Amino acid sequence: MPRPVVLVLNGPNLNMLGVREPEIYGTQTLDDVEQMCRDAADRLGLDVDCRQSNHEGEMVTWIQNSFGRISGLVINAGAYTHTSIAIHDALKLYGGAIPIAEVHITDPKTREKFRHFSYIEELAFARYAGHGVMGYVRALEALAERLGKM
Ligand code: DHK
Repeated sequence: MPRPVVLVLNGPNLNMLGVREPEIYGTQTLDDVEQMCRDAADRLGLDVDCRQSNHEGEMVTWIQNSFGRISGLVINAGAYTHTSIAIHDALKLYGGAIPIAEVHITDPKTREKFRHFSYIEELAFARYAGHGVMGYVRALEALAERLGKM
């Protein structure tokens, strides 16, 4: 039986993990994070499609093209979390039909004020922030449970 596909979507600057402000974001790279996601997905009976983009429109297109193809979404939209109505609107395409988990490595709500608001939060059934890169694994576990795979 085919396994449910979960899109793991990372936004701008997350390709610089490991190099970018390691005292804040840690030393693991995006490759490490994506491997962790693949390992977790294997354990949980899911398939993951891991993508990263620095471009808002590309993220919107990927979200649109995933419609009808994925069973769940893990998203760390980086700074677009706090600015992008376009990503918010694209996520609304799913109309609550698939579960969305919002992830942040840090906890933006304890950082600068401009990071406190999220355009994704109200559309997500779960939010993991401040758990470092383990937040991605927690999000996949929550999705698997939600999809009845645990
Ligand atoms: C990542 C970013 O790139 C920031 O713009 C967000 C988020 C926080 C994170 O913690 O993963 O404000």
